[in-house]
Amino acid sequence: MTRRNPVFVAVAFAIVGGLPAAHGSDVAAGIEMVRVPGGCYPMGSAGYEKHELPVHEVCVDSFDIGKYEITQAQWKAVMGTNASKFDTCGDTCPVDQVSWLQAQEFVRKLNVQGGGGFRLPTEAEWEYACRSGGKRETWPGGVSAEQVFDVAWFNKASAGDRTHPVGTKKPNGLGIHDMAGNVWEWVQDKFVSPYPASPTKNPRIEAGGEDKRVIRGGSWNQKVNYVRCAIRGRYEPEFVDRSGRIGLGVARDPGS
Ligand SMILES: [Ca+2]
Repeated sequence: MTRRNPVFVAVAFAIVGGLPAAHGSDVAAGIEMVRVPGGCYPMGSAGYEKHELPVHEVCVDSFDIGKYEITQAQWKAVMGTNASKFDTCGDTCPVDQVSWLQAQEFVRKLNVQGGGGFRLPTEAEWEYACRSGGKRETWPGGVSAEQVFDVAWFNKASAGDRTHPVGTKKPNGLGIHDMAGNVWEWVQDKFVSPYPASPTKNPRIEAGGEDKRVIRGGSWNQKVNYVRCAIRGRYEPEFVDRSGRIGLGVARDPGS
């Protein structure tokens, strides 16, 4: 973390002191969000994986997205349990080992306890945010392949074969951390390949393709080409990755 988050302090104090853990309403208030101004951009990429094709123009309205991956402290406060394989990594590390269905349950409970409005980002929103607002960036912040270590925990042994506290690498151009690496992040959409031609405005893909949901950004376990902003992974919605590579971030519509 680049600065101390009062929610983490409160949760840590509550656990040490044997008091009830923070409520979901506290968690919701403590999730730092970044405003992403809407726009249009060429989603996907050419020259890498076939699933990133075709490169196609997509437009998204302004939205808010989490500055950090959802942490273990936030998950515990909302869900009452810590799902993570890397639970010894600590409260400020990303939650891992969660399915898409469990991520949806986290969002539902967070909204019930915290006032509403949170959701998973769509796949188009996620890539747009990763590319610092739809810029022609291969990795977050437009870094070169040699500079990816500055912005991401990745490359397996280089990351110590595990996750790390969120926000300990440099952010992208919008101030969002860990979009590359640390943990893959579930997004809302179903996995459809090749990308459908429509809709081009605020696409949210809930039909067609495989009965799988998309993960984005790669993890501590992936090599450099698999932590690009355009890389796509997918698993069944009930899939729990026991190697601890998949977590989530959240999004919200402005004013919600
Ligand atoms: Ca990530």
